Amino acid sequence: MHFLDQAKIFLKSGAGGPGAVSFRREKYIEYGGPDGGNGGRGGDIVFEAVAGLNTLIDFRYTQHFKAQRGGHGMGKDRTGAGAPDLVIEVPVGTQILSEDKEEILADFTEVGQRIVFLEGGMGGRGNASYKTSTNRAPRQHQPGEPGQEMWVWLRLKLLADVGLLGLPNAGKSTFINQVTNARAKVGDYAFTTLIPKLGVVRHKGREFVLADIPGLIAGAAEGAGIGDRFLGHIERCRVLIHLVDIAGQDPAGAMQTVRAELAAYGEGLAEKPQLVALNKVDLADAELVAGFAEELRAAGADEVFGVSGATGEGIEPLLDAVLAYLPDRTATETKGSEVEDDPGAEGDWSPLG
Ligand SMILES: Nc1nc2c(ncn2[C@@H]2O[C@H](COP(=O)(O)OP(=O)(O)OP(=O)(O)O)[C@@H](O)[C@H]2O)c(=O)[nH]1
Ligand SMILES: [Mg+2]
Repeated sequence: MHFLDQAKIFLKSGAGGPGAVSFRREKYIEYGGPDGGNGGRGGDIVFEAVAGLNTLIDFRYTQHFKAQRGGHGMGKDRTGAGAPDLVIEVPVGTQILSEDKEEILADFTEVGQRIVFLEGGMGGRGNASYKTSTNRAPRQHQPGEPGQEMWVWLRLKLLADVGLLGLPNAGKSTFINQVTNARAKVGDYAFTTLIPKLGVVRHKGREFVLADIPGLIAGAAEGAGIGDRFLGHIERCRVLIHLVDIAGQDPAGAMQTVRAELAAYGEGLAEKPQLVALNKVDLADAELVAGFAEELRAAGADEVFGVSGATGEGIEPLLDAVLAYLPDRTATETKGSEVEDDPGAEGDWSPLG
C-alpha cells in the first residue's frame, strides 16, 4: 500500500528577448553605424527540494508556471535584461514524471537539491552584431529563441512522521479527523479502520504527517483481529501517540496490551518514543482523569496527556510535545524511487490508502 500525493502542472521557460535594430544618431557624427543590442535571456524553470514541505497540495491551486521572457535589446548597444529564473519549491521525495507517467525526469532525494529543468530561450542578436567590413549598416536581427514548455506530473510518496496507536475504539480516527484534513471513518465498533490513513497536521507553523492505523488487540502479532501487518506504515515514524480510552475497561491494561504487541512485532517499534494520551476526557471528571493518569504512569508511561479527540480539549500540549521529537523543519524522508501503478484517479491529489 502506498500513500501518494500527485499533481499535474504546466511549465514554460521564458522566451529570449528580440535583438534590436538601431543606428547611432548623434549630432556631428555621420554614418554612426549599427548599435542595436542583443535580447536578454528568458528565465529558466528551476526546481528545488526544500525542507518543511510535506505535500503537493499547493500545486492544486497553482498549476501553471511560466518564467518571464527576456528583455528587448536596445539602441546604444544595450543588451536586454535577462529574466529571473522561476524557482519551484517541492518537498523532498518528489519525482517529476513525464506527462504519460512513463519516465522519471527528476528525483529529489535531499534538501537543497536543485535542477534547471527547462532552460530559458537565448536572446536574439541585435543588428550591431551583424556589422562586417562589407556590411556596415546591417538591418538583420533575430527574434529571441522561444521558451520550452511541457506538462509533467509531480509525485510524492508520503511517509508518516507520527503514528497513532491504540486498541480498537480508542478514538484514533476521531483524533486524526480533529487535527488534520483527513476524513477517517469513525464507528463505535471494533475495526472501523481497516487500512491506514494519513493526514497533515499544521501546528505552530510546522507541518507533519500523522498516520491513523487499525486497532491492535492482544494476539495481533499472531494474526488476531486483522493482524499487525499495517504496523509497517509506522515503522519510520519518529514518535508514536498512544491513545488509551478512559472509558475502556482497564486503561493501564489496555496500554500494556498494545505495548506487548509492538514488542512482538519488533522492528524497533517498542523502543520508539511514545506519548501516552488518555483519550475521551470529555466523558470523565478531573479526578478520574488524574487517577487513571497515575495508573498509566505506574504501568510505565513517562508522561500522560489528557485529551479529547471529540472536543479538541488537551490536544495542544500533546502536539507541542510531538514537535519536540521532529527535526526543526520536518521534511518527509523518502527512500526508494520506484514508480508504482497509479492507484487513484487522474488529478486526485489526496493521500491514497
Ligand atoms: N466522548 C468521546 N467519544 C469519542 C472520542 N473519540 C472517539 N470517540 C468515540 O469512540 C468510538 C470509536 O472512535 P474511533 O475514532 O472510530 O476509534 P478508532 O480508535 O479509530 O477505532 P478503530 O478504527 O476501530 O480501531 C466512536 O463512537 C467515537 O465517536 C472522544 O474524545 N470523546
Ligand atoms: Mg479507526
